[in-house]
Amino acid sequence: MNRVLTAMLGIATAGVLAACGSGPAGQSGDAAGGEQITMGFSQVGAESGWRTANTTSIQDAAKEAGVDLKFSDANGKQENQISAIRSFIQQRVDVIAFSPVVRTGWDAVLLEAKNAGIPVILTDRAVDTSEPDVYKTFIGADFVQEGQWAGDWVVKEFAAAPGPVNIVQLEGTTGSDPALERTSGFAKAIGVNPNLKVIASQTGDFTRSGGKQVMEAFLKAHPDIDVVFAQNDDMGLGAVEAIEAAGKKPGTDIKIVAIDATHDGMQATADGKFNFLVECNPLLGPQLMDIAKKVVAGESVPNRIVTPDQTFDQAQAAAALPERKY
Ligand code: GZL
Repeated sequence: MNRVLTAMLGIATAGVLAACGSGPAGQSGDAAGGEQITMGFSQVGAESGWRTANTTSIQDAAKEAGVDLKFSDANGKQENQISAIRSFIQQRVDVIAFSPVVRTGWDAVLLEAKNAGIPVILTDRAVDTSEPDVYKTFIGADFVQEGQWAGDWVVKEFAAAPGPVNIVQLEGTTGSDPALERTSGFAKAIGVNPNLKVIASQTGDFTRSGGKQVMEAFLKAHPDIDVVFAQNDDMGLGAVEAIEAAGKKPGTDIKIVAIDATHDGMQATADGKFNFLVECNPLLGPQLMDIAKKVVAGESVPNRIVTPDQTFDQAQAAAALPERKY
């Protein structure tokens, strides 16, 4: 609670200072010089409930902060993100922010932004780059921790199981930061018990249809599945459809642990179809706008900002549902 409170107080203070800044009254989107800042934002796509909530948070926060937002949806394709970033450079925006669909392949375009003198902020997902100082900060969750929390629940839930516990894993987008890190965090956690075995793992690309298709194939190939680890709610909800179509009870015959904690995932958990849910907060907009104004004003910012998460069992999900914002 303290961490969340401090963050909120920090943002509130920054907001008040900006409003009283040297710029014309009411132009709260101003940098040090008082003019409104322009942000180019490249979004992954619209693949999941999490992504929709994240986009809404960014667009609403830009309006609230008086930031001129140029928003581009890449439809899940890296080449679209790269061309959007190039277009933002051409337009001489004040700052570029993006959620990289995959971890690699960004060196050239990040260097182009750096050489054009335009600061870059990573939100939601990280990149692998050998180029120094090509982005100012990365604001996002700790995906390894999320995978570990999911794995810890499986360890606890099956501590007394006498024999092998068969786990199938629905991976996120291949090569994406959350897929890579949730996979490693989960594997690390379940490694404490040799009975816990991932018997099949495949990407469902963070979509409901992808999760359903992959789960249908898993059910055909493996009649004795005990647990599904879905790396996001949407794939978990697709798995629920496949499990029910196969005449089994999700949450009872086959347990499901997922990550995101969007409304539909929380509802499935409260309804007993998911057994455990790890949150990955998509509401990054206000923090992004606050950091962007600091970066454009030339202030130094931490190079990594970890957004806090939490977990829900079925009773906690039912209790929290009415208060949830997404
Ligand atoms: C996580 C985010 C992931 C979500 C998915 O921060 O990148 O992408 O877990 C979304 O729902 O598609």
